[in-house]
Amino acid sequence: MSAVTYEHIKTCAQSGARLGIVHTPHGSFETPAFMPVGTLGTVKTMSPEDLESMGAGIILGNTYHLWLRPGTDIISEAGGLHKFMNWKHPILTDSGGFQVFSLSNLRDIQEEGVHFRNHLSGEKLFLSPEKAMEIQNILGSDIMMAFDECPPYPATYEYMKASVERTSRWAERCLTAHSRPAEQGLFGIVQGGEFEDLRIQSAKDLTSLDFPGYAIGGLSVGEPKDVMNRVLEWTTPLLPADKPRYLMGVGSPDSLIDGAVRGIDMFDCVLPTRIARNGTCMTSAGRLVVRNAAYKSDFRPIDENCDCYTCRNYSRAYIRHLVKCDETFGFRLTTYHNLYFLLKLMRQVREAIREDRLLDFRESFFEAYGFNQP
Ligand code: PRF
Ligand code: ZN
Repeated sequence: MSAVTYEHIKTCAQSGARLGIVHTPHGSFETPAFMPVGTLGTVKTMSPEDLESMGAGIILGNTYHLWLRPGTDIISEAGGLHKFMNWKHPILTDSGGFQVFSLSNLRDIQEEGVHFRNHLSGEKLFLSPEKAMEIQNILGSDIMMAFDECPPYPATYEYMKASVERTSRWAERCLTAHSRPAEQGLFGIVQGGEFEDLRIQSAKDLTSLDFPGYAIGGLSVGEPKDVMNRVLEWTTPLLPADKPRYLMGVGSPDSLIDGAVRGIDMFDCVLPTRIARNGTCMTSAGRLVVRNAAYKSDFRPIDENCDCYTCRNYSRAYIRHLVKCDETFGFRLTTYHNLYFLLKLMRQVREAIREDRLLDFRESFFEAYGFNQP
């Protein structure tokens, strides 16, 4: 029995959206799910109790960052990442590949792995499929990710083809190197950019390897929205229906809904937490930049339709004041609200799937949020 399994509840009669439950060694979470990002062993400014209270079922950690600081020896000594950070529920760790590509400008990709420099100290480092599995086995995440290459957008067809083929060979090495398959589920990552035949090839290569779940990588890297939707329409039908599907690095409300419509079960993104620390809030009427002078003496909550801790207790004027003074509490309040907003959106999406009305929900949400209908 695999460490991670997918229980399908139902498919929406209006769309391809799936309602399900992912089971892991640290408990289960309902899908479609949004996973808050805790890169360094903390979702910035939030305690585990905050995350539980807003209904987060699973969070992310990053192999690359935790390997550099505090290092695997310390986390091993703590008894794994769950114990180290006091999070009792599921954790997914990204493999480090994407972070090396986005954080380190000096890198050299070889068949064996990637040579690069530590973005903090400049020290020379090497990450490979085997090393990424070793680190994630020590972290003890419930869901580990294969070591892949996420090429920049746009990349040439020739580059993308060579990259997809290498990512498939790396995926096979990841499966071989993974030492705890009964305790941790390893997901494969489909790449291939905006090229249909390469997405098909990548999906075929990876599904032949029988991972307990599959991710779609290489999206939300600067391509237009319709390109992402098209890639999802080519790719999700090729993934096994009895395993979870994860769209990596996507977290804008419109893309969460459009991904769910196309059969995606899991999403993660730094967007809600990152924009919160810069004074931007997601609301049912669109983005609200609480830093703006317009909110100086506005004593209404961030979102009048929100029942989160922040909106029940604090005003736009107060939060604007805190954020403008760089007060930590202000960032806590905006972060809590933004994460609550996306987790509640996913609860609404699940409810709409249950009642076969996800496209109706999409239409009303998009209209209120101010997105143009495609
Ligand atoms: N690969 C990995 N992590 C990722 C991505 C990817 O392609 C993306 C793409 N947006 C985000 N995070 N390993
Ligand atoms: Zn709120």
